[in-house]
Amino acid sequence: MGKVIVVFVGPAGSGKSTLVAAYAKWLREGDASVYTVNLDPAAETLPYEPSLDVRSIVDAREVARKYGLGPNGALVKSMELVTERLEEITSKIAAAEADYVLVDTPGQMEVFLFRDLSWRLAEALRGISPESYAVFVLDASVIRDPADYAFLVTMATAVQLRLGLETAPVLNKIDLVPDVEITGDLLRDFGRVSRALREAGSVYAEMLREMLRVLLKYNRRVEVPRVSALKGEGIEELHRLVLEMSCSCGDLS
Ligand SMILES: Nc1nc2c(ncn2[C@@H]2O[C@H](COP(=O)(O)OP(=O)(O)OP(=O)(O)O)[C@@H](O)[C@H]2O)c(=O)[nH]1
Ligand SMILES: [Mg+2]
Repeated sequence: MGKVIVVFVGPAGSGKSTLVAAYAKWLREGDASVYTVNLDPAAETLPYEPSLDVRSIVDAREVARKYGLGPNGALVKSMELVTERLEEITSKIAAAEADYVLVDTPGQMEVFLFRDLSWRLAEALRGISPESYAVFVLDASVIRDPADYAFLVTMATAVQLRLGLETAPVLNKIDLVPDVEITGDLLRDFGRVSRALREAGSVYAEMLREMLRVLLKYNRRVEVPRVSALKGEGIEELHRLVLEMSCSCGDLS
């Protein structure tokens, strides 16, 4: 088996960095070798010691000073500079001797996804390993009803289309959700989501139901892992998902 590469994408503060730390720890406890990559030039502190840190190449604070930019301008400029140096980064990932490479992306999802860096990185990673995937991390408190489940799956699909990497949604911070009715059972049962959307009877609910039906036709996985990166819970479920993605890659070859 070559290396498995997993890119963590998600809104600011959803827990990408904490999840990279928790997953790396879990994998290492199982005797796997892990190479962690921090791609966030604006990260202040990280909950793990990155094997490769983009801040040694581009540091957003230095960029802000040098070009006289505010935080957002500095981030956008930093993304451009990282893109220029991408080959340096990806050649280190290619040379890394590891079973798993975990890539932590910039806190501001939009400066990553809506710029060239995202698809260029994905393209380079696919060249390094056909087993390159993305995980879309969302804060579990966002999910309150069946329509939100459809939103989550749709967002993950949008990331997948943008990156060209198979992308799975993961709900983080499950420890903060007291009501597990929606984030618990419902997420494991697409039939229930679909019925609830039909019963809602609105045009939007019907639209979401149709969208879900189409999305799931091309994607056999309906279960969304629920994890607490902070408490290190549910990581096994996340790992099972990563293995499932690598199995379907095997099916195609
Ligand atoms: N309760 C709880 N808090 C969490 C969990 N995962 C992360 N956090 C907290 O959420 C905050 C953001 O976590 P990060 O891992 O920095 O999230 P991120 O997506 O990397 O954030 P940025 O890169 O800054 O956008 C931190 O205070 C974490 O401690 C979790 O599972 N449960
Ligand atoms: Mg982060």
